[in-house]
Amino acid sequence: MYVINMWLDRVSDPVARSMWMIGSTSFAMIKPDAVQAGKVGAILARVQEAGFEIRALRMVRLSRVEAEAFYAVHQGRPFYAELVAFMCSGRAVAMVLEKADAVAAWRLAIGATDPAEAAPGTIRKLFAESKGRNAVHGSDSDETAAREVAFFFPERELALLDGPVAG
Ligand code: IDP
Ligand code: MG
Repeated sequence: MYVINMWLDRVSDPVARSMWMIGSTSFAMIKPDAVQAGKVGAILARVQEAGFEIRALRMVRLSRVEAEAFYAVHQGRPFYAELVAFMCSGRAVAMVLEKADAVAAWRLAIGATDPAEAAPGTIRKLFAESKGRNAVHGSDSDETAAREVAFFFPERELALLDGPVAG
């Protein structure tokens, strides 16, 4: 019992938990095109079939300012305005996924940015409409994953999801 309590304390401690997640965590999003097309269930089924554990999940509607901040790294690129408009055009599903080597594994599962270049069987090949409206997002590094998880999920909420039952 003492050991179990120590473990629960550890995973519900925000700092310990965020360190514990590095390397095995990716942020993922089902983008507005796929939500609008009614593909949330089919995409979540593939997430789980591919062996990812869904640690956290939330339906979100990004404001323009949030979409600009989330994709700030692409500011100045020719597709930035279109990307921001698209990402706040409707609801999206934000997720924290867990698996060994999660960032690489999730990018493998979603396929190339442009569905025309995505490998057969990948989520973008199956569900994306175009390079811009490409169904899903995936983090590109462990550092980005940590930033993107924090953008959508407060540490306290992540801890509560896995911690002991609240009184
Ligand atoms: P990624 O999502 O595969 O990591 P990034 O290059 O990081 O691709 O681009 C972020 C998002 O911006 C893409 O998923 C896509 O929605 C959009 N995007 C990227 N390149 C283009 C483009 O050439 N035209 C339109 N949209 C684009
Ligand atoms: Mg990217």
